Amino acid sequence: MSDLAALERETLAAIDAANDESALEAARVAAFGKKGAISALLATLGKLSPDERKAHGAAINALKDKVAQALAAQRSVLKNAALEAQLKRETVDVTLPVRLVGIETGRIHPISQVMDEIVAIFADMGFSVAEGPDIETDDYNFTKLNFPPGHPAREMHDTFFLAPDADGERKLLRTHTSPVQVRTMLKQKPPIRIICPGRTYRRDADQTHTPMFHQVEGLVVDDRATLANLKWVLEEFCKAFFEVPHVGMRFRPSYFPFTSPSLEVDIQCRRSGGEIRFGEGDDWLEILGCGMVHPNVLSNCGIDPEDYQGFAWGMGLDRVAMLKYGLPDLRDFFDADLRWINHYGFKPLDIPTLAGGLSG
Ligand code: 2NM
Repeated sequence: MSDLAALERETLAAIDAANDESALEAARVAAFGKKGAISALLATLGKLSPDERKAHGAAINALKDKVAQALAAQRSVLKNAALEAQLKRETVDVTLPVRLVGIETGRIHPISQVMDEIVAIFADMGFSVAEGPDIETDDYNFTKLNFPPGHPAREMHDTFFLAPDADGERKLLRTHTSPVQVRTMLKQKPPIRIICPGRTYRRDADQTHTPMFHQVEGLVVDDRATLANLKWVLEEFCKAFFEVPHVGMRFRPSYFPFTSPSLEVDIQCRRSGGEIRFGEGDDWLEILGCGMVHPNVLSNCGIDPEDYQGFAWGMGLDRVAMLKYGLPDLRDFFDADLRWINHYGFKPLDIPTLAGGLSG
């Protein structure tokens, strides 16, 4: 019996002393493993006579239970200690200054902001956004748009041509986003109501021109689109974009190969003390070109001009972004200067909507 008492003392002491998982496991194996001391005792029970079993069985089973309980208790002590340690390790010092994440520190470029504003305005009028490649064919950029080969208007576009490819075809960087309208007319039946925002390229660089710039063009084709509809669309656009209840507009006759009649549009403005106000005043600001789509363009794009008519317009974004947001120099747009974007950029979560306000 004293053997049992000694075994109990030793086993419980080992369990009590176990201060990590592996020490506790070693104590369990020493007691209950295949060659464990208590396993050995339990194995002897079957070989005892009924009387001996009565005498020793209860004591051995009591020892087994006591040791099992001690193991469970120590396991839970270790688990709690581990949790405590983890919680201590992972405490957050709430007195530290807030670390700003990307969505707070990043800024949206004014060009992207203006593009998003314009898309929001025309989406509200039922227009879809169409996009196309920057590298275009001569056919889509010029010929289908009623600029026949040799036409003088081609020269005015200062085109960047790529080296001729294997079949001798000379691709180019699109000089306007109009080839996107061509692509749309070729694959979609009227009614068509699209706007085409994107990058455009011309060999031109001075104080007011960069070789890459941005345009938004629009196109409506259906069986009744009129010049009056065009004027309404543009007036609604200008009021929404410049965030004023009224804009004075002037439509002057002009010339583009792909429209007839063609017009240039000015809006009224007032400049005073380095500030500019839109919609009123004595000055005029040219902001876009437009017109009724030339019948040749419609038929070049698989639309019968006897059945359908359309209007289209185009505007440069870069100058409009400068005017609306008081940006002093066009060339800063493309310098990738973090100080500039931090000052003139927009917060990523200030998404322009008509309901929420375009420019915050
Ligand atoms: C402008 C001015 C006037 C225009 C025309 C077309 C198309 F594809 F329908 F023929 N797209 N864009 C257009 C018309 C563009 O930009 C100053």
